[in-house]
This record gives sequence, structure tokens and C-alpha cells, in this order.
Amino acid sequence: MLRRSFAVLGAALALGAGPALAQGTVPVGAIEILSGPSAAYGIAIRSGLELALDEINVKGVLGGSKIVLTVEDSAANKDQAINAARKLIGRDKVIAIIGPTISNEMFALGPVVNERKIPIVGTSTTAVGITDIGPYVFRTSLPEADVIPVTLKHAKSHGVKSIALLYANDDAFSKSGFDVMKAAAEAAGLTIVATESFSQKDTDFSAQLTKIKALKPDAVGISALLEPTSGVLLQARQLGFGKETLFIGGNGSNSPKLGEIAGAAAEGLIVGSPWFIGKPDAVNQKFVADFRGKFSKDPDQFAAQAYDTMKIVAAAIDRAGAADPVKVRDALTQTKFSGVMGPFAFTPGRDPASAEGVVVLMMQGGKFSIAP
Ligand code: 1QQ
Repeated sequence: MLRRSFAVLGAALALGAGPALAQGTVPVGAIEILSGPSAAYGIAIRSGLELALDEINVKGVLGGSKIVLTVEDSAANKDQAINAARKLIGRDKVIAIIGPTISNEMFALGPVVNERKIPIVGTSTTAVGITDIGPYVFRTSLPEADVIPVTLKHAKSHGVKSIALLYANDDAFSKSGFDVMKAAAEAAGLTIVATESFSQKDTDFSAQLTKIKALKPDAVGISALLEPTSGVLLQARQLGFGKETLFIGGNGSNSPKLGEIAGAAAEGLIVGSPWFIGKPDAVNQKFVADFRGKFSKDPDQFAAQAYDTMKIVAAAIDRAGAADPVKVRDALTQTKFSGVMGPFAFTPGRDPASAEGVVVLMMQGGKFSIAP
């Protein structure tokens, strides 16, 4: 299991066996997918957190204390995620947890952390019902319910009248995203010609795709994480799906890794996102430049959401006036922030308050850019 601490001061102490709550440090934890097929998400998130932390720890919080961030790998495994939380809370005495990466983990982990009265802030969890887990559960990521309708409206305005839906039936995000896609397709007046599902670990989607191809839908909506989505796209091209079919993804598709794995098969796929790399405002352009400087690669949506979230948590710690989880939770509810994602506040239900600024992106030349 990976474990890394980031801070100029305090790192040695946090790594040692002694009490983690050293004077002058504020322990914060993160639980992310750093290994396995979905690691691209968690690694992007960790990078965004690290970049923000560099900036935050110049001044520190609470009058000069450094935030010590300990990032644990969940490997997308619910039990590993719960163990990570127990370690962060018991060993490191964290006062807030960022993550976990996927909704499937949050539904298992959220209740455990909520019960311990430690605020937990998802930066990428988009399923319906995440914040209903309890009063300590927040998310900064726009739920699929806010994003998918925008994507489907775009598809409709580009001539899509019929759609087939395909989703992973054993992942909470993928199932929820499918429910949202179905409802949004109906609301947009699209004809749903087929609904097909598969298991996350499947590598053969030919039965579902052959069935769909015979029905000749204008679009295929895929609700799944990175690896199965890539597999579906690669196999669809092999089966002869061409440019006449618009492939539509959900938040699982929102990683440049899709272009790396699926290559030309991902070309033309569209996906909605609250962020894109070309967002022209100065805050975002500085973020992109700093990220490239530190990591020698482009940030993605997941890194951007994590970058803002680290700052939102740091600001809440300052407003709380103490390294106290209950006070930090209360301070989080009062968040007023402006970052790379734009202006940000929480609803009374601890979801992002504004769904403005959703853009529809298209994979073009192996990268996402604004869809024509
Ligand atoms: C969720 C998601 C994933 C695509 C995040 C990586 O949106 O699990 O809710």
C-alpha cells in the first residue's frame, strides 16, 4: 500500500512511529485509487492535491501550521478504502479526509467516516445519493445528474434522435450514471432503442454491441469507468461502428487516459465536464502552467477538482480556527471560494451549488477539446 506525506516540515515526523499530531502541523488524509485499472483517476487527483498543497504550505494554515497530507491507496477496493480511513483516523489523527475516488468506495467508506465525525470531501464522486450518506459527507464534483442532461442536449442539437445505452451493472457510479442517462434521454425526447449491461471485469462486449449495431442508433451512451469504456470503444470499432454513430460518455470517460488506451477508437466521443484545459481565465491558466511545470504533463478534470478541493479544505481549517474535525465540518458548509472550476459554494445538502459552466468536450486527435 502506498503512503506518502507531503510537507516541507513535519514530513519526517509523520512518517515516524510517533504521534502524527506534531506541533505546527495539521494532518489531513486522502484515499485515492493509485493502483490497478482505475489508477489514472487517483494519480491525477493526488497531483492536483500536491500542487495546491505547495501553495497552501507557503503560508500554512491557522497562523503558520503546515498541512501534512497522507495519501492512501484504495486500489478501488471497498475494504482497502475502509482500512485506509481507519489508519488515517487512528494513526494519523487526520481532521479531514479527501476522496475516495469512486462512488462505489464512498458508499462503503462514507458511513464509517461520517460515524467518526470526520469530514470527508469527495472530489470525483458523481453518483446520485453520495451526500445523503450523512452530515459529514461533502462533494465538490458535479453529480452526473447535472452534467449528463447537458451532454444529451448537445447530442440532440447535433441530430441525434435515437440512442442505445450500455453500462457496467456492478459499479455504483456506472449504474447511477445509466439511470441518469436514461432519464435525460427520455426528457430530451430521444428514442432509447436498447439497454445493455456488462460486468466491470468483462473484456468481451460483442454480444451487446452486435445487438446494438443491428438497431442502428444515432448514438451509444456508455456509463462505465475508464477500462471497460476503452474496451467497449475498441471492440465497437472492430465490429464496424463508424462515424455515423456518436459515442457519449459519462464522468468515467473524463480522463485523457481514454485516448491513450483506446487510441483512434475513442475519436469523436463526447462527454460533459465542468472544466476544460483551455478555460481561458487567469486562475486556470496559471494552474495549467504550474501543473505542467511540476509534473511534465497536462492536468485533467480530476486534477483540477482536487486542486480546488485542497484549497477549500485549507480555507475551512482556517475559518474553523482550530484543527478540529467538527469545527472544520461546520466551516466547510460556509465555503465561498473561487478557483480553477470557477465560483464554488456548497448547497445545504453539501453538493456543489452551481452547475453552470458545464461544457461538452470531444476526443479529437487523442485529446479532449470543446465539441464542435
Ligand atoms: C464516480 C465517478 C468516477 C468516474 C470517478 C473517477 O464519477 O465514481 O462517481
